[in-house]
Amino acid sequence: MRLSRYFLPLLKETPSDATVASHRYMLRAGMIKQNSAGIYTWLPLGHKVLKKIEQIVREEQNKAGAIEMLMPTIQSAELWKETGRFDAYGPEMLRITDRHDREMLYGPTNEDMITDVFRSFVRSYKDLPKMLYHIQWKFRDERRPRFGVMRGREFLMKDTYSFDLTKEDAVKSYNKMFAAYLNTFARLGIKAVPMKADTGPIGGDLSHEFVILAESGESEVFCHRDLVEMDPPGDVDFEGDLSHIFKERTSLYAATEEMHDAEEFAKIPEDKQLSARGIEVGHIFYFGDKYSAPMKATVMDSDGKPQTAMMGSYGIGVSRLVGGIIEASHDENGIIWPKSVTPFGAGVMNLKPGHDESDAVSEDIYNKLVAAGVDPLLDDEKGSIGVKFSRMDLIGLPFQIAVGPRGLKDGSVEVKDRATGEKQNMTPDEAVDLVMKAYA
Ligand code: 5CA
Repeated sequence: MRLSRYFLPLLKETPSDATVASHRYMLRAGMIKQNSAGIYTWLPLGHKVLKKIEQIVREEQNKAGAIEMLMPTIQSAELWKETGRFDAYGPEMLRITDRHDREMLYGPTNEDMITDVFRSFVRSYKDLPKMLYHIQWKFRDERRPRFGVMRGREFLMKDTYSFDLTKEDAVKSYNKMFAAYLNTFARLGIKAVPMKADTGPIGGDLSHEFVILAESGESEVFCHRDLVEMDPPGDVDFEGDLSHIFKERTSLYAATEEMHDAEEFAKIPEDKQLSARGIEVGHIFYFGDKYSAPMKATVMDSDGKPQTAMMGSYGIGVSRLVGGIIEASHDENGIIWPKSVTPFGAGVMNLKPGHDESDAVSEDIYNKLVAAGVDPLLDDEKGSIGVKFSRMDLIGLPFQIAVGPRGLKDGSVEVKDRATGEKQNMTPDEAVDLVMKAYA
């Protein structure tokens, strides 16, 4: 993409209501525009990151055996009345009446609807287990939407729902999602710690939040330090026994504020005690028959007796993650994107558009990176060098290649690694090679 043809509406001033770094940088870098409180337009740069995160989440769900589908955003109140949640959910639910005076709502979550889908089609234990998911916009009329996309009213969520014959099998599904989440967050370049969590309006008796530690986090969390540095499980057999992964993580103390037990926490050696602020990027629940019993979602077991399906649900805040990743990865100059989710693989800066050699070399690097699938951004705009560098720092692409007459005198360009700040001079071909290898 050429910057001269792109749509990157940068802001010079930091908006005063943006109190956390991710919100500030997302506005300044032209990633989002607020339309009303907690509701945003995803501008091209932000949209690219959102889609990349979504795709990684999708791939890891598929690996774990979950099957993608798509449910609507607008739901009928009827299903929610069957489970009793229409009244229980409270003012966070946006209630709508259609032209026939039918009660509708903009879905804040989908347990009721997926249970209806399940009971409409699934009859036999032989069809179990099933894990179904979608990636769909949700609406929650949050009392205090804030921190930009991190606590929005409209937000993108990946929500998976599992159906099993027994509690024992449902725990296996829970463990699959538990392992899949660890891999997902590692691929996104963040360290998310699973912590014992409260179940809130979703319900149930087993629940973990996946939390990234960041000063701007909304809640206080407590955990054993070793959990933060643990490697993800990586390639695992999702058909096999995954309980060891669950046990390994949950044998060390980790809890959100609501579930915190000061006495248990005090038993951790002092140098391993970590209390910090956290951002919840995922939340998984086991709730058995909370929805399937009132909605009569049953299957026949091997004796031909009806059994109520045992369920869990598993959410990832896809749009929240855009902010969460920035909270975990930025400096005073802007965003530092992990390679896996960066909107463009590298930035090529033509420091002097109109200068023949600068034009030729930056075009050549750009074309080679395009051909290599790196998806570069070419800054081909006229303007001050200072503006070019600070713009690149702000939007946070992992590599910046600066091409200008001064370096070209001895045949070199400058490559900066955004994360380390390290700068190196090299030939244009070496620069292309370095970037290509980084994404190989
Ligand atoms: N149905 C279940 C799991 S599928 C559910 O709704 N869980 S949840 O309420 O915990 O939400 C799942 C994830 O959505 C959260 O972990 C969080 O990352 C994200 N999320 C929740 N509320 C918001 C919000 N207001 N803005 C942005 N993301 C949110």
